Amino acid sequence: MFNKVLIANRGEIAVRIIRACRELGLETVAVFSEADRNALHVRYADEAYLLGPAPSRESYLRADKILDIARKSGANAIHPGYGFLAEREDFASKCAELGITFIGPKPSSIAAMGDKAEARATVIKAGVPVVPGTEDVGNMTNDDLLRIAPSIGFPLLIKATAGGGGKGMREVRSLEEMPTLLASARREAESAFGDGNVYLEKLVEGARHIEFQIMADSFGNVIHLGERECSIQRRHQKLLEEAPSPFLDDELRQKMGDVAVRAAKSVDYVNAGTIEFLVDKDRNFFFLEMNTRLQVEHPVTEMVTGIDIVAEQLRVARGRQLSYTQEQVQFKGHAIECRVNAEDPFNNFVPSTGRITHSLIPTGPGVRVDTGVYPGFEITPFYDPMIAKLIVWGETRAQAILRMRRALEEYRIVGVRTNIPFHQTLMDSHRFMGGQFDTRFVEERFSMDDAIEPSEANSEIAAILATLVSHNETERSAQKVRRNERDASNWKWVGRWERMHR
Ligand code: MV4
Repeated sequence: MFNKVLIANRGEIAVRIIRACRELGLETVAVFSEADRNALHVRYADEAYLLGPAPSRESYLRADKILDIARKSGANAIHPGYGFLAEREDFASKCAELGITFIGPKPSSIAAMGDKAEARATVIKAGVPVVPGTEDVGNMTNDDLLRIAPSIGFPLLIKATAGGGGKGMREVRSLEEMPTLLASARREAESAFGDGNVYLEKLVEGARHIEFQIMADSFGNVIHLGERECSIQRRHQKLLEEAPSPFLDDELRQKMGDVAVRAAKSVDYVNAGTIEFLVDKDRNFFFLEMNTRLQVEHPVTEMVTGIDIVAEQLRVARGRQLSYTQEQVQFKGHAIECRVNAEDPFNNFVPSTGRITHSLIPTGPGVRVDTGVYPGFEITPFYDPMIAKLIVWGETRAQAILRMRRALEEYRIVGVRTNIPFHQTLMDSHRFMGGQFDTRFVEERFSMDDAIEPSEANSEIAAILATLVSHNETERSAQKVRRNERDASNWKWVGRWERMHR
């Protein structure tokens, strides 16, 4: 059984994992790139080792170096976090060969779910509903696909079997345009994944993206921890997640949860994973794919279940049984997570880099912030722009929204632009409040035009303010930050909304 965990990741998730290890009395080993010498995960770990230059392929993707550091440091387990090496079957196998516990599923489960066409075929056999589409696995030729397409019907989607993130995905409206789109989808998939294989699915229009958290131990116990609503996204990047989904009732939740467990069991799943579904307007749901890792948005599930998912991952990786049966999982209240990205929502969300000079982190009742950055840390262009996750909990969805507004108002980050104004605008949107949105919402129905862009003068004032507050001088009259316009009517709105949903 392991007692020393190497965290093969960076940023907030590395910090999150170190915290869980600490609480369980496990020793921690951090790895870092040249850009991350002063990162929080390096400071919090018991030991830290340099991987190499900033670019991921020279640092966090260097499986060989990471395994070498594990051996040298005596780490007998590796937690991969998300991204980087988390869903690489070969890495998980290599860990096993070297007698290192990979804190995640078996290599065979990663492989089975990694190929999206194979995943479809596997879950279909287990009686899991999928979107109508191709059911073969392995290489399908354009001739095969053109022949099958009319029986699936248009519009349809070409998807990459190595898939994920919308890369290599094409909407097809007619048979005539299909050859061209097949070629470009294959080209894009080839360059993104080194694999140009594609499959077909009927296009489900106006769907929501709802996913179920799975936890499984090595004794065959598989449970779900409820769902997360993930439809608020832009260009396949999630921006906000919440639990529970405002769209599900108990009956549908139970049905989808049972199906999610069945899908996980079909690949002998162990550890934490996520089953993604599309849910259409008529509440039909379809398996989309399984993510065989811990996810960015796991905290919203932790907030509504009280379960520490990372601690549970460590527990089952040490060969113990799950701490909960399905019946023991209780849901309470509502949680929302806003991903705080270093990007400019007023300028097409372009990444923003630079040193964070000041910051004020929201706290108080029901507020959690998971971050890997702090004042003095430099945001570089080498990694994901997400610098923090702001998570709130409330008794009801309406209270969670009010709490999120309050927390977003408190949040000050100076030195880089962030998407906090986007989240503030979202919290004021009636469609969001009413839970009336699908995956097209941000791109097609949402506008930042009415939001107040922070001016240079304002950010200077904010900088001065941050300094003042950090020196314990609470001169609040100088405050020139944006407040929500609808403050006065918030409570009226909450009352109305909750009466409507009783
Ligand atoms: C779909 C779909 C509609 N119909 N499949 C996008 C990424 C990939 N993981 C699956 N995706 C989709 N698959 C069918 N048959 C719509 C999407 C989709 C989407 C899915 C989840 C979250 C956001 C999305 C945004 C655009 C399209």
